Amino acid sequence: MQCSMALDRMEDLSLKQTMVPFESCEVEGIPLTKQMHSIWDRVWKFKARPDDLLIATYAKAGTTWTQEIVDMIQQDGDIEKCRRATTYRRHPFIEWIIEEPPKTNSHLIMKHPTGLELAEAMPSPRTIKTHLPVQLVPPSFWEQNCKVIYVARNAKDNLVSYYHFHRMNKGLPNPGTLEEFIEKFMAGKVLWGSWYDHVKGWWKAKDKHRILYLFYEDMKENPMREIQKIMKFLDKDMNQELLNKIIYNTSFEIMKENPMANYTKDFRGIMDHSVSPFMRKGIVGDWKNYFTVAKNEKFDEDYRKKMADTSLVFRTEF
Ligand code: PPS
Repeated sequence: MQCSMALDRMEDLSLKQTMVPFESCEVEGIPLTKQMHSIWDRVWKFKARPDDLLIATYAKAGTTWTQEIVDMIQQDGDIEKCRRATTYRRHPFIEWIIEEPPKTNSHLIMKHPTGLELAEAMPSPRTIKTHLPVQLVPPSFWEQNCKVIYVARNAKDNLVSYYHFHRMNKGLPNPGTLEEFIEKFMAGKVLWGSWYDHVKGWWKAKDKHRILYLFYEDMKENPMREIQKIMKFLDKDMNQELLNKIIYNTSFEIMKENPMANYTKDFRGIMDHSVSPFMRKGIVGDWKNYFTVAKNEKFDEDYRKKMADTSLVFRTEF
C-alpha cells in the first residue's frame, strides 16, 4: 500500500475552503482515495448475486446516462419509479465512501451511506456502479457470471470532463491547471488510474465474460440503436412508443433538469455546481475548446504508443 498527501493550492480557496489535505492511496498500483482504501478489503470480498448487473466505466465516460437508461428499461419506462431516489441511491457505487467535511460553525461530519451499505441492504435484482479497472472488480462478479455494461468515452473528452469534475468536487484532489491535469492523466496518476489501461483491460475482458461494451460517442450519435443494444442484453422487449419515451427522458437536456439524476440532491457540501455543473455539456468534441495544437500533438503521439497494442478505436469528433 502506498499513500501520499497533496495540499490543495491556496489560490483556490474559494472552491475548496473546507477541504482537508487530499490523500490518495494505491491498491495494486491504482490510485484510490484514502477512504476507499480504508474499506478495500470489504469491497474486494463483496458478495455479488447472480442477477446483479454491473455498470462499469472510467469516471466521466457516461455512467450516469447509462444508469438512467438501464433504470428506465428495468422500470418499463415508468418515470415516477425512476424518480424514486437519486442515482447514487438507486445504483450503489460499490467502492465509494465519502464523508463531507464539517461546515463552518459546525462540527458535524455529514455521512453518506457507502456503496457497500446500500448494496448490502438492497433487494435483488440490483444494478451496481463501479469505476474500477477490470482487475480490481470483486471476484464474486465473475464467479456469479454477472452481466456487465461497460461504457467507454474518447480520451480527450473524458479528460476534459474529468478535469471540470475535479474543479467542482471537493472529494477529489485539486486538478491544478489543465496542462498539469493532462500530464497526470497521461501518466495515469489520477483516481482510478490510467484511462488507457482501463479501456483496454475491459475490452479484453469482454471476450471472457458477459460484457456489453458501449461507446459514449455511439450513444450520442444514435441513442435508439444503443438503447436497443442494452435492451437486448437485458432480455427486454419494448414497443416503439416506450423506446421513444426512454430516449427522450435520458436526453442530456431532460436529465440536466432531473434532480434525481443531476447530482444536485446528494453531496451538496461536496459538489459545487456553480463552479461546473455535473451535467456540464454532454457533447462529443468539446476537447477542441481546451487542447492547444501543441498539446494535441503531444497527446496524440503518446496516445498512439499507449494504444498500439489494442484493436480499440475511438471517435473524437463526428
Ligand atoms: S461520474 O461522476 O463518473 O459518474 O460521471 P459520468 O456520469 O460518467 O459522466 C458525466 C459526463 O456525462 C455527461 N452526461 C451526458 N451526456 C449526454 N447525454 C446525457 N444524457 C448525459 N448525462 C450525463 C455529463 O454531462 C458529463 O460529461 P461532460 O462532458 O462533462 O458534460
